[in-house]
Amino acid sequence: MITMKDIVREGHPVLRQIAKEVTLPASKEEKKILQKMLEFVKNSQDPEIAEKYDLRPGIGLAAPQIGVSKRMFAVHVTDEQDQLYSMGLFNPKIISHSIEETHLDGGEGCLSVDRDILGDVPRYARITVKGTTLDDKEVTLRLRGLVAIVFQHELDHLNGIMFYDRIEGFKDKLKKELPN
Ligand code: UDB
Ligand code: ZN
Repeated sequence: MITMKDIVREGHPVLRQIAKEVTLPASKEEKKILQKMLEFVKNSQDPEIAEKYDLRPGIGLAAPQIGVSKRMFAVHVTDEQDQLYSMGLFNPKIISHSIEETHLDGGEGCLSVDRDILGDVPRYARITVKGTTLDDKEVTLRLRGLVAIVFQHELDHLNGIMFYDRIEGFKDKLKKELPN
């Protein structure tokens, strides 16, 4: 099973690479990896398993975070209407988005980041995502709220983007705090 020691942390170059498209249908090996990623996010939300293996309760995980530079991620998250989104996706893509933006109150964190970074992370309020599921089905999802934010955070990982790259003034602030 995947545990925190398998998750690469900021500073690892794989987190800055553009992940490669998965050739469809995905191979057995690719499906096995994505299935294990989905299992990790589920396990990490199970209080007993999380305690036993010291897992941070995650709602999403992208392949680059376990050192695999391929376009796939897993999410296990419940929306504001109590609907569960529990799936692995290959080659996810935003096909349309709102102009309106939103952000998570209290900012974002990341399983690959072991420090608290404050600041609003602007995200599209609504997105339409296309992708292929673990059982080879092409799906189109219309998302909003927390689920839309998780999908955008995981998609960013596939493009080498960290959440703090999107915090306004974050880079300038770093320069001030750490002159030279
Ligand atoms: C997370 N969880 O899993 F708004 F019920 C984060 C961690 C880094 C804090 C574990 C999280 O934000 N949980 C959460 C948020 C809510 C309501 C709620 C639970 N990730 C996944 C990750 O790092 N993927 O790469 C970070 C999140 C930040 C915004 C969405 C994903
Ligand atoms: Zn992350």
